[in-house]
Amino acid sequence: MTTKHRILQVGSLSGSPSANQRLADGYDVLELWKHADRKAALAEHGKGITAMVTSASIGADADLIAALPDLKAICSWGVGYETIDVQAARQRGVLVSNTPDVLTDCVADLAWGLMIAGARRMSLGDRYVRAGRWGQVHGSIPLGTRVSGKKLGIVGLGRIGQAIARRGDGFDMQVRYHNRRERSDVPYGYEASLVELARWADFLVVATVGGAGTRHLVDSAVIEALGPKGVIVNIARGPVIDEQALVAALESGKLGCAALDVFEYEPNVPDALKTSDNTVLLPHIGSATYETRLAMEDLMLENLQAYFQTGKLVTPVE
Ligand code: 8YV
Repeated sequence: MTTKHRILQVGSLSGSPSANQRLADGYDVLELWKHADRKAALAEHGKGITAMVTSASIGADADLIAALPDLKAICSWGVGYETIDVQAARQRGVLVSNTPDVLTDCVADLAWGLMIAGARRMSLGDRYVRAGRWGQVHGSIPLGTRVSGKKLGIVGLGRIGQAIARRGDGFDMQVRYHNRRERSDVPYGYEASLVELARWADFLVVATVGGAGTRHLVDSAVIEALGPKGVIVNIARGPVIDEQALVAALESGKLGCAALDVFEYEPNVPDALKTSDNTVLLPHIGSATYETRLAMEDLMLENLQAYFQTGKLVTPVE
């Protein structure tokens, strides 16, 4: 009989089809979220644990990394890793992996769903029909905005940003982007100033990484430059947009519409966004399809297995 490798699982991966079960089947798992006193559990059982499983939303801070003296690898379920203290890990020589590529298409699809839902007032129309208001002699929902042929501005042209841009071809859209640096491998125009990109665009889609470096990158100046007819979409991270400024701009009519999958203080969503007719609100479901969540789970488990077999990870973060 072979003994199972011991690992730490920080939180339940309940949004994944079978990750919890596969981890429990393949490993000797310290399920940290089941312990009321995390510190005591780590002090008692942490020694000898060399690999940790976490996710983009659960994270791994410097204290947690420090509480595991033998830690060598952190395998995360999700592409974003701003909640993992990669610097603290690096200082200790701890490797970190995420799950890039496998969720790109689903997140890009959802960005387009939000763009169209926002511009064409699909949520409002849905509520209108459900409320039994359709069929009254006068009135309908207000007219929406055309999507095809318009100008699409993308904030952050990484894997997901590029997948969103490619889909723009099918809608005959002009695409420009803002990025930390201009890319030499894409056919889209670069805009060094985010305010200028917003001024040019009809649709501004946020697809950049999260973390301190991009917090409130989209501020009131950017939002107001997009303007009263503009639609902003966020499938990245909530804090990239100054949410208070967004609410103010929607309330004053300085912004046309916000279609959002992510929020600054998830799962809390400001009432002003909930009551507005000019918003579409989703509960962070960019990667939430059966196929993609399973592929994320597979890749996370591949990384974990690779670490135990070779000491290396398949998709380490840069
Ligand atoms: C998931 C995400 O919802 O991959 C990411 O960075 O935000 C999403 O795919 C997340 O991993 C759940 O924690």
